[in-house]
Amino acid sequence: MITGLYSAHADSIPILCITGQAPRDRLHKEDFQAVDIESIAKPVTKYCATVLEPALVPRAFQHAFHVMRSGRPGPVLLDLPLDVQLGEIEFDLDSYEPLEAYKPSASRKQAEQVIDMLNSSERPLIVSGGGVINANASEQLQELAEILNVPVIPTLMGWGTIADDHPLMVGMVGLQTSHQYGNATLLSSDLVLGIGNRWANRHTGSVGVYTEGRKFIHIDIEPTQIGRVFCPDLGIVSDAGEALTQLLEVAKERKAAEQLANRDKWVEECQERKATMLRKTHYEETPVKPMRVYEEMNKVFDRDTCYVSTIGLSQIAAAQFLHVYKPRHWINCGQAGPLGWTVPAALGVRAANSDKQIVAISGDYDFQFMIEELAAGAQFNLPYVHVLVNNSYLGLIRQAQRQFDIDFCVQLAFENQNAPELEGYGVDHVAVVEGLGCKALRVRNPEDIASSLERAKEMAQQYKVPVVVEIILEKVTNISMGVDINAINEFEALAESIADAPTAIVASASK
Ligand SMILES: Cc1ncc(C[n+]2csc(CCOP(=O)(O)OP(=O)(O)O)c2C)c(N)n1
Ligand SMILES: [Mg+2]
Repeated sequence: MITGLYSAHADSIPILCITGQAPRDRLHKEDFQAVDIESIAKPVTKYCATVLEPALVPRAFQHAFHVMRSGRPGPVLLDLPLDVQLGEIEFDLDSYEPLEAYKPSASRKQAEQVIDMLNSSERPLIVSGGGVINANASEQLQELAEILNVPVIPTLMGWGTIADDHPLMVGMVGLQTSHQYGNATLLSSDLVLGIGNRWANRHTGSVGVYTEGRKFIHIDIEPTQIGRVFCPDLGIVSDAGEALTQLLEVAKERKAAEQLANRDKWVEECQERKATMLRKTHYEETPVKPMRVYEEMNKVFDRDTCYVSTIGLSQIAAAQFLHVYKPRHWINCGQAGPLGWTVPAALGVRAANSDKQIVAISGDYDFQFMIEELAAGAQFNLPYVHVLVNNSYLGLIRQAQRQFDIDFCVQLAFENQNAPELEGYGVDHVAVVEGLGCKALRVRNPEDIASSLERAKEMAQQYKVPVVVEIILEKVTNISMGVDINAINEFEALAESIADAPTAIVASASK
């Protein structure tokens, strides 16, 4: 739970956790399983308390909901001793009113300043963060970009605030979960408007490279985020939605008065990069190269697909190659990246969205971390498709340790005497998944991936349980990443022709 709280805290997700506690008069007596959870959870929550008076319980909850929703959202933990839970109090539900959440708003004057700065720049960009999703303001973000004709770079947490095939979506930026064209475009820009984002270091790399030669405007709901990573030229404390409302008003007036700068040439340059600076995906080898998996996923899964992912080479490659078209269709614990998150998160997403195609993507180690949760998916009939890319390695750590001459305990490979057909890939995931009451398919050849994914979709419908598609990967494939956004290692070939690259995005970018 603490790992989950950290993840929610880091990614600005409101969650209320309730823990049971020993009775008050036994707290100091090393009672059975009594732990000072308030102290343990404090650094990973917005508010955390052991409630020591029954009469405080409704107020503790009132405060908890207020804190969770106010400003930058985040998790809260309330710890309730057993006798506090069982206490009887006077409380009039009819006269109860929740506390209003605090949401700062940009002023008209601030919005005018932003539009003026954007207008007087030559190569402006908008960096759209998870705060835009939290504010349910993706449509406004897109409308603003369209009125101003300014290209958008979504962050990893903001992925989906503008569709991948929108002509103004010009790629993601960063050290790992990024596109070559996104990084090149950021490096060519002269002004960046960040909104609902926090300049995470997996996005910026070193601040010097990221900021040199360009100006910054930073709009965020949390005052202490502005100036934390670097000092922007203009900082505004505002909810993303409130700020966008103000910005749209000013932008529409300026457009009507024909006062907006023409951005066609800059937008064309960004689109040219998006259509040409592509990594190769069409590999035909067996065992499968990971890039091919995402190419096939893009063919099979449509625009309404909601992806769930955690961390590892699989998550990094997924962000480089998959396509997301809508807000809340990329569910990722971007900051904490706790292995094992994917299965329970996918089940939660399924429980919250019964009508959606939900597709999780895990590496083998992430998958093994909380594999037992699949039984809950079978128990509660929560069907989704789980793509398991098995390289029999803690791949990201193997890649990060290349600088050492040892392959240091990051292999998951062994000869499984119960499954010799696995040829040294270790755990028989198909057998374990079936043992947990779910369904599983194993794929070895690239040309079988698409049909297996189609089959998995049908099986999820038919059996109403999670369906795992295990794809046996080449064990060692390095995925593009680097220490700075101008120094990304491209280990594999780039696309030789546009036909080699993910199709959907090319079609739209070249429009
Ligand atoms: C709980 C936890 N422990 C350790 C890590 C560090 N870590 C990040 S990725 C990774 C390896 C993941 O291996 P796998 O899931 O097989 O994915 P791959 O990189 O091979 O695609 C590790 C150990 C983490 N993120 N979370
Ligand atoms: Mg792995």
